[in-house]
Amino acid sequence: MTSDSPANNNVASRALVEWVAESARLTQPANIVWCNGSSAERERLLGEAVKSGVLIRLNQRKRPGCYLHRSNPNDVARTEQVTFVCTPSAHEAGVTNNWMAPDEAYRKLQKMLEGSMRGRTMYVIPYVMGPVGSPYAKIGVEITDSIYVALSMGIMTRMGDSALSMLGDSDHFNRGLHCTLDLNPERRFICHFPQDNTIWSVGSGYGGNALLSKKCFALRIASWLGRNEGWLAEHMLIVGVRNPEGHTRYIAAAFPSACGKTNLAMLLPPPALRGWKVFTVGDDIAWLRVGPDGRLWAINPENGYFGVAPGTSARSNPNAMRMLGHDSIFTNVGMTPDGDVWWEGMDVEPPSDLLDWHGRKWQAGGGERAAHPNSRFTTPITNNPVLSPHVEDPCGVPISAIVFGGRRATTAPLVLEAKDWLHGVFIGATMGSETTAAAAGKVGVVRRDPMAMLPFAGYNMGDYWRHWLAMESRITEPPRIFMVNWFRKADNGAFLWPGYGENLRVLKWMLDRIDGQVAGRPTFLGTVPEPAEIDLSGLEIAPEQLSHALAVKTGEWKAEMASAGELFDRIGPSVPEELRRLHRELSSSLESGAT
Ligand code: SAT
Ligand code: MN
Repeated sequence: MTSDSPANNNVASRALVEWVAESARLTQPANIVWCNGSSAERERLLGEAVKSGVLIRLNQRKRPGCYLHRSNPNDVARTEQVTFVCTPSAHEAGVTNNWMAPDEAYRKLQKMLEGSMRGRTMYVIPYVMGPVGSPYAKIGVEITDSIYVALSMGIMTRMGDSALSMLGDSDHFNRGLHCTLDLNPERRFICHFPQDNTIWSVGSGYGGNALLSKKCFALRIASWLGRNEGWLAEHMLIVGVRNPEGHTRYIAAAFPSACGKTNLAMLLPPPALRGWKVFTVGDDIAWLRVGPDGRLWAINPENGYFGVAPGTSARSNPNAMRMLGHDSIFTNVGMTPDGDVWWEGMDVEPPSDLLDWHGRKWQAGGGERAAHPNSRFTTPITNNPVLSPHVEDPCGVPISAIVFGGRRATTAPLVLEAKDWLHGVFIGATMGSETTAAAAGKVGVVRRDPMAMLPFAGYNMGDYWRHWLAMESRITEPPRIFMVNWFRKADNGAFLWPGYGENLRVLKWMLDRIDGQVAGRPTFLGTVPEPAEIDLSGLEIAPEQLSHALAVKTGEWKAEMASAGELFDRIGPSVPEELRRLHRELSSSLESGAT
């Protein structure tokens, strides 16, 4: 084994050096590369990835700096069934997580890791989550044998020497050990050890399983750190909405994977809403803290976007299309004969001789998709034409509204405001959403997905809700809490609401509520807009269509509360009594026919 360690001289943290040496003793790589995050290093790694066939260089005239990766077809999404929270007791992980005892998990994965990098390169990737130097930022180091992971981490995080400088001689960093193994689904495990600030992931190269900064650290481990340290790590985008008077307010919105977070975070206002502008702070993860002024402040810990490609088009998200023009890695999309990318919903005719995501010739109308439904782009945050100027602010941005959204063909109204913080937590805790291609398994099945965190809360869901409730007493100006659903359908299967840029009309109603400009209509579930309160200028939508989108129906919510009650029962005594009480009250008022 050669230990390529010139950068070692810059590493002040003995704990880091020792952990890397220990990991190398276990996995036996042929050589070790400490990533410094320089552009020269990136060019070198890109060259190597192309040479070894991990990446395909796309047409550099059309998409400078862009590459295509085709994954193993068995490795295209998160695998929740083999994702474990390894706390000392099963109770700490709770019933919504898979649990394995830490000793057992370490032993099991250690066997798989022994000698697993023989003949391969080990990349050591120090990274910062959050603005470098921010008191709210955290440091992680990922060790991986995947050059695709190394290159993706270089986009998704602030990676390299800046992380080492920030770490200094501290031993306080997340230890992520990732090894591709042979991609055998039987030997695929993603194990989190919150007490050790450690993640071990084997057998997958897919984003959410292998880019350990993202779901593993910034959500599962961070949610656990957040509970201990008094803050929240959430599956939320952060968006700045500036009104024509020039006043910007920030909204944090939780949606399950592949429900349009990236699109909402960078939406282009419809022409009729003159003077409005939207800025992206984050598209997937928010770390929320109570600031010295008592307001809730959010940072985006990430430095790039790992977004869903299909459905992204010049019409649905022109800002995203612009940002994907350069320096991006595409995974599992189709490739045109001239070396460009193509996917379903791009609103561009597919050329003949298109290759599908497997690299096979694709037949239009043959029933197969050219791009995998969970095909992705990985692109630097700075590519975003509507990036917020506050994205590097060490303390983040103040949050005026929190939104919980799901993908529901029925039941959930376009928008609704909760009565207060407690009721808002209840709305978040009981939300449901249809499953998507972002996780392996059946698509389109409604499941409870509290706060869009079902797969990401790193500890007992009941305790997580308790932590949410406890946050209120520390916030002097709590954000208002809303629920949204862009995906409700008419009986003929068509979407009732046009979505995308038009969603700004819904955000505008929320801000109008905050400003006391609109009264809304109270229902048993919260306040919904009177149809006239939604700015429909320039939008043709039939009044009955809008009323259907806004409807809150007793029968549907009876079923919804029955299902939420089942989740509460499954979680058991750790569900906070306040949430149980709201559930009982709402269920009984629905029984007596509340409207
Ligand atoms: O693959 S990821 O988990 O990072 C994306 C998502 O599912 O939200
Ligand atoms: Mn996500």
